[in-house]
Amino acid sequence: MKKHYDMWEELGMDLDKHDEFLEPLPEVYGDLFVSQENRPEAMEYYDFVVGDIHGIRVKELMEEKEQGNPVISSFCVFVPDELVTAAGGASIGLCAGAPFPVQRGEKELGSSDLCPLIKSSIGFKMDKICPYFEVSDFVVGETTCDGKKKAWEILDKEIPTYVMELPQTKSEAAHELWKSEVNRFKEYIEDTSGREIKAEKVAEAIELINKKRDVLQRLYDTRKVDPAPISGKDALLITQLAFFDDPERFIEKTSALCDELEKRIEAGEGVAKEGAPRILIAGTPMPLPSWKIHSLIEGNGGIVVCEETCTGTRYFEAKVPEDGETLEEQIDNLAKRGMNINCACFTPNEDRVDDILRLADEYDVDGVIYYNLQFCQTYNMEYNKIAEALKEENIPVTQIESDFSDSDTGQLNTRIEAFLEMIQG
Ligand code: BJ8
Repeated sequence: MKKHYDMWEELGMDLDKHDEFLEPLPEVYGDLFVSQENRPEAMEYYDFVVGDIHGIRVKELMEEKEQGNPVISSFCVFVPDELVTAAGGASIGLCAGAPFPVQRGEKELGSSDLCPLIKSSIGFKMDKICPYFEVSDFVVGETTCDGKKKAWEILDKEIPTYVMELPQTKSEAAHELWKSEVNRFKEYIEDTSGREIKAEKVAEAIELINKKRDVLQRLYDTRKVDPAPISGKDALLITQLAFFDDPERFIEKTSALCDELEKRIEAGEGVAKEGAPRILIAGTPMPLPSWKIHSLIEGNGGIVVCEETCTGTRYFEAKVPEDGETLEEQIDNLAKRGMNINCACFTPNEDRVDDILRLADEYDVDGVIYYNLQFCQTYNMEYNKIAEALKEENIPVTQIESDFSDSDTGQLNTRIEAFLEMIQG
């Protein structure tokens, strides 16, 4: 990692703090990931990416910038990456799942009673420990929840922060609003980059990003089998890395992994014992490097087979229709995808209940762990109706509220152990 010091210095990062932040990563990663038995060989690529997490990819992004290509970062799956790709640039999803920068985030936001994802993301910028923040031309925020909305005002003082106004309902008028927001975003990219976004390039970008979604779906399909050929931890890691890897390379490497997993399925080879309790996690996102819940479930003999989260199915299930020929049609199609994502920020949001029941069936789950980041009201308030629907189908469910710290690990371990025992009993 030391070989990248010059680059990080050039980006204006706080090198001491950055060292402190990254220092525990090799040991933690080794314990959680590398030590897993019977791991697919193709995981080597993702190990390499994590091993050089602030290195090669950042260098690639700096090179993009030198060529005049826009580099744009965001925190939400609603942001249409396709338009950045069509402008010849790179769109990256920033990390926001580390406890290290939370304290700094709390100080800047003026409160500790806020979602840890928001505190972590603001802390990353203020502490100057994330090179992806530093290499970005601007950040795209969205009006999905109150905490995020106000955080953008603070972030904008540090880095240009463009805000997309996400509607709160899925009415026809809401679709029109989102369509105009997608169009406004296109114009903003054009204005800031000096690049005209053409229909031909948008069509190519839609196809490319849909292919990324397809390969993630293929990966998730392999998890429908018992015994699952890949651990939930590894699958989560891959989705987390999908947010900032080069899309073409990610598709190639993940396709190679899927080839291996499909062969494992044919051979009846799995990572967990056949019959191990199969868990669906539903709820708030788990951005890098948030691996706590998966580790606890799999450390207690369960296997996570699906995530109904934005670092799971909400990231890739909704695709952009590819039939748009004109820019207007393509913008409409990009807006349609947003309206098909069932985030708890919408009211009403009944389709999310159907999604969870469908996923529980497709992945043949034995139980659902509803994961709620602390202080996320919208996801918290959707729990009761989801629990009721699952209970009607005789699917056990429990709710876990947590943050990114280790302070509740012991307590969560006891609860998860008891939940898995109850399912098996
Ligand atoms: S599409 S889930 S990524 S908004 S920040 S709402 S956890 S209190 S992240 Fe999200 Fe987009 Fe929806 Fe997905 Fe709650 Fe925290 Fe707000 Fe959050």
